[in-house]
Amino acid sequence: MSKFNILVLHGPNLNLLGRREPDIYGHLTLANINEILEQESARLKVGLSCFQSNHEGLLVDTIHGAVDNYQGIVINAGAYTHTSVAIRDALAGVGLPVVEVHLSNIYCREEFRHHSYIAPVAVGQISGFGANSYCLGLHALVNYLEKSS
Ligand code: CA2
Repeated sequence: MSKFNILVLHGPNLNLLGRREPDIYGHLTLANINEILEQESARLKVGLSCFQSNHEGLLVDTIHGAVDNYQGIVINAGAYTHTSVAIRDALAGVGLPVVEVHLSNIYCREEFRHHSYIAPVAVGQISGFGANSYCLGLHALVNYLEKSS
């Protein structure tokens, strides 16, 4: 059994990856990204589950359900990053360490993307490295868990 189980959460519209707007979000599909994360988690010897939803409440429910089964969360909340007090409160409520990731550099884009409701309840944020943001986020979270265990 792995020492740590990590939950990767993908928010709204990320199911469209690879099919639209490749200039912003790249050519990889969400399935490709999940596969890369599975491989990386095997190398790191941690357990990993990935979940995507377009529904805020479902993401909140999934965060609540994580508390007994996972030691940390990597989240790309998509547009909910900039709007959702509910997701921020859920993350703060369960108290698991969170790493926030974004494919694009949200600070180089429209002003409304510069604010994250999640950043203040996260250990840290990785933004702008495409699919690699998720891998960097996974590494950062595992490193954080190892140091704090
Ligand atoms: O850069 C990121 O990872 C974002 O979280 C992506 C969100 C955006 O609202 C955030 O500001 C930054 C959007 C995800 C939508 O993904 C699509 C993929 C293909 C086609 C259309 C949307």
